Amino acid sequence: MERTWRWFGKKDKITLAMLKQIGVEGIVTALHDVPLGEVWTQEKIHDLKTYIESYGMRWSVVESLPVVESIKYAGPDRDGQIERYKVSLRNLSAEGIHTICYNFMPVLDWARTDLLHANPNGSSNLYFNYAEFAYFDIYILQREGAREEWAQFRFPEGYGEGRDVLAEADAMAKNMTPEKDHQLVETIVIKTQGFVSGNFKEGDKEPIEKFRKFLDLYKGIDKAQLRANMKYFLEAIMPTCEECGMNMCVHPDDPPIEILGLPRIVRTEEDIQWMLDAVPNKHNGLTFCAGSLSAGAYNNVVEMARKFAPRTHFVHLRSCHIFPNGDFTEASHLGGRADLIELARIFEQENPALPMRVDHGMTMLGDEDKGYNAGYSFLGRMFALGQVQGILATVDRELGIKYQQPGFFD
Ligand code: DNO
Repeated sequence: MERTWRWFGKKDKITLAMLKQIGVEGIVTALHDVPLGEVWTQEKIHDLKTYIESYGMRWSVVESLPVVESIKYAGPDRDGQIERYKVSLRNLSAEGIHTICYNFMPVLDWARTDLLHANPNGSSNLYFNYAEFAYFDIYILQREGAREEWAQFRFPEGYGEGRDVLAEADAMAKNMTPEKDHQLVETIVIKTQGFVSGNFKEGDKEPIEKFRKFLDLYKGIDKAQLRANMKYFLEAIMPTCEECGMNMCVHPDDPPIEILGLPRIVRTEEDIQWMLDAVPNKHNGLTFCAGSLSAGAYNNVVEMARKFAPRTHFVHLRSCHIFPNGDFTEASHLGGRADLIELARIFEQENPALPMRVDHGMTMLGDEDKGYNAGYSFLGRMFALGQVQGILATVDRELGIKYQQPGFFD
């Protein structure tokens, strides 16, 4: 697979020169300065592309060309927004970029409750604690119906036996302070969302008020309706994708659970099969994010990779560990539930040219002081990339695939 790296543009503290030294071939990025819902002009795309190429790499994948909420909940300006999306697709294609990662998660892109959870080795990783998330939902967001929903909440079989998430959230409420509440809001709403071109930004004055307004937009939208809206969007853009050879690849919901009373429709094997069948066109494909999928105990990630490899246009290699109590953390790229070694075999066999990026990584050895985006450290991700490069070199030898590591004499 093509070794790519998610880079956040010229403001990223990690430079392209650094990436060149560690074997990165392709860049995954977006026009982060273009406001949501505005067209990406060919000129801006061209500028960034040329900049990337001046470092001897290429712009391999767009992550993300954001799908605005009004397309997701079918607001009155949905058709206008879809038209703009198509213009951006055409402009990207005119610059030779043909792979688009996007998501169809309402309101929140991805979610974690702790961005620096200590690992036994002294580094840290991203972590999701159900009780903290329930506390946020019930006590901070004060979402109508949240308490009743958490009272009904059940972990998948084999996990969280005897655990009462609602009781834990209530117990937490007794010890929380305004500072701790603020920290949780920063984690769930700002730090994880601010840099992914989502709905929330660093410096948002009243993020919770804003959050509630977004939630209101989804009143009455259930799973079937969200599916219908996704199908509508995909059917509308497919002729453009065919015309300009654009591969759309939806990112699975992260984590793959229903949260905040919102429907989530890219969580399981059945969901993915549904969305591929709903619009049976090769250009309607998947970002195989092994990390997101492996956070769902019901997902057999290797089986899913075998099944969906032919419709996968982009791969995220990462792996999660689910604790017996049901919470999850991001594991080593050589451990966890995702089995990245087997996934590398499957995807190398399917298509050795598939763009792949190492997703997230430990925060380690001073990464924490550098102000990197949550999950997107330098040393931790570089360590993971080294591990994945080793996996790929081994798998390639097994499969007889010849690969020349760029930047070396041999
Ligand atoms: C988080 C990322 C997501 C992803 C988007 C794709 O680390 O995996 O923000 O980029 O959901 O649209």
